[in-house]
Amino acid sequence: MTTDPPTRNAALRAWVTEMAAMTKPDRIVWCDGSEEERRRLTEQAVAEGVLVPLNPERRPGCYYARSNPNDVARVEHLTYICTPTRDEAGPTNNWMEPSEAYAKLRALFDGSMRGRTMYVVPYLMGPVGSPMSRVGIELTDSIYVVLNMRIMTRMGRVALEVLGDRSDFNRGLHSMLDVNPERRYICHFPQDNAIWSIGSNYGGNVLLGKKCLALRIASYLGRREGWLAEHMLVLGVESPEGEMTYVAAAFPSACGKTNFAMLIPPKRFKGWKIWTVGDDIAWMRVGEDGRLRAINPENGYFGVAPGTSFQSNPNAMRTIARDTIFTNVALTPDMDVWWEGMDGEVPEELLDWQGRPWRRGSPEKAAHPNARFTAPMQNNPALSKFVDDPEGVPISAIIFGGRRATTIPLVMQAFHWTHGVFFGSALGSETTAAAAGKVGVVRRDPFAMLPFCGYNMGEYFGHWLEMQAYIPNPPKIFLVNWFRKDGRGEYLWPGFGENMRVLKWIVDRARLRVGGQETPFGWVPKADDLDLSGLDIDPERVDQATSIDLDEWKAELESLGEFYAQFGHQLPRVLELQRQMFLARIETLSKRRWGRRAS
Ligand code: GTP
Ligand code: SPV
Ligand code: MN
Repeated sequence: MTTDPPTRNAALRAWVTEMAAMTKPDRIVWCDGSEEERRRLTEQAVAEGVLVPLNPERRPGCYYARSNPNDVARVEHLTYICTPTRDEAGPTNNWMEPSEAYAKLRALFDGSMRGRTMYVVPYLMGPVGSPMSRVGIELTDSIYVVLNMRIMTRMGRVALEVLGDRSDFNRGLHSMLDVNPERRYICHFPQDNAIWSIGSNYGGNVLLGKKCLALRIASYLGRREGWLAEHMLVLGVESPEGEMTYVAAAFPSACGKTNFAMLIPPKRFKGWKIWTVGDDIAWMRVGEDGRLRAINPENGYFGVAPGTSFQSNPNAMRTIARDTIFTNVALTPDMDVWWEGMDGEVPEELLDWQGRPWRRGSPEKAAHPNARFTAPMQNNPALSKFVDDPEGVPISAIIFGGRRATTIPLVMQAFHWTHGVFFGSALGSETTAAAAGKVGVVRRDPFAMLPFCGYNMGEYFGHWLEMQAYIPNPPKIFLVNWFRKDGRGEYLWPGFGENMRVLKWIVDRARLRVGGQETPFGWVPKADDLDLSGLDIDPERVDQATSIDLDEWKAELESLGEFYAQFGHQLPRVLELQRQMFLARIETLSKRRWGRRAS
């Protein structure tokens, strides 16, 4: 059975025919994005055992999926940028020459859909009517991918309508094969606007609109066309007077973007309200008003489940109350979901993420640390009403942050744009379960884009520096760290909703209405600038969270030098000069400790 193509777009039809001739599916099904289609495909997924319906009273419209245990995260070592030269991909990306990559993958895709269905998934990244939005087509043999793409993007007829008869759609091809890491590749062809992904069924590897198109391919297009594709959340801060300020923030994977984007201010901040525009990806270009304007290209949240609770993130809990797909969480006996860090008592018995019986007190985790929920953004009670605005929202502040036990203070503001780009380029973070590999090792993750930059990262730094010339009203740039620890390994800062206190200072700095203290490395809040009222923590801990230790900074800047060295001539000289200047500053200063309580 093959459904008729619901489009006359000749380039699209020819490409689908060509890919089908290679992969040889039994059936080709064009997805229209309708409610009827969702119901039919969901029933089919349940019948095939891909999805399990959850308790309709507790989780209406929700389903559960377990992945192959070898397929639970992004695989950076199997992710390639395929450009004609190695230099175009740069030293931080795996590289394969395009014809070699096509040949290698063609051999794997040959007949890969035999006995299976090829779904043609047209999708739109970005609001309908936005000049920034892009169309992609994903061909996949995974019904799980189709149902996730339906939540994460504007999928189906709408995308074909926006595309019309143009041929500049992203060409995405995905096949699960036997979900074997030996035959797993995520290949990007920026010059062809194409992505070939094989051998996985995990989110970031296979929901091609997300990391593959909206970051790797889009960052390449952004470089060429003068805009930015970033691993950033976007939120609006509304003051009690109704003043709106938009902020974009880049934190590495599993470092708090979803939580920050859905923040609920503490009691002290009565009348303040945070609105979510996006929780993972921002596309930004200079608007006619001379400001940097951001859209969220996505339509849903593919969020980290563990740690999500009514305590830490009530808006996320409300978002995932219905119409959500849960992957690799644990199951309760009454068919509800559970994970480490959820509110309430730990259930006595569960089925863990691999379907094995699990008892309270077991040393093993019941949910995989990278267990995820896929939920429509329309479920979010704090969804910004400008999320569909074709022009995007005007960004007043950009924040960079990482997961750092030492060195990086709670908050710091860059002296100027170049210094802010230096902050971004120097970002470091402990690795998390979002990518396969060792967890908890500090690595450089510039702009939180290390795994997602579709071209030479040295050139990417240069692109950020150049953007200054095109933004008459540029945002102010900040660095934050919610994850600094004391000697006992406890977080110094309470985080989550309390991050509002830091956000308020950032908004006030961006609006030029609050003071700051100059340190050798940036502006920090003065003693009374951070509103700590009603916060039940020892002021000494806040002091520690905000302190600057010259020895730690020296080590940081030296390790940054090693990272920079690999870029050779591609590293903008001004960044190396910044690094050297901060090192020189340390040399001219005594060993005194720089704290925020200076006044
Ligand atoms: P990706 O979807 O992988 O890009 O991740 P993300 O940046 O959206 O991360 P997310 O908000 O899902 O947070 C990941 C983990 O960090 C969760 O376990 C959170 O509970 C934890 N986390 C988030 N914000 C804070 C914070 O302010 N303080 C502390 N200590 N932990 C936090
Ligand atoms: C991340 O790892 O940064 C994610 C999840 O947002 S994934 O879509 O799998 O990349
Ligand atoms: Mn992410």
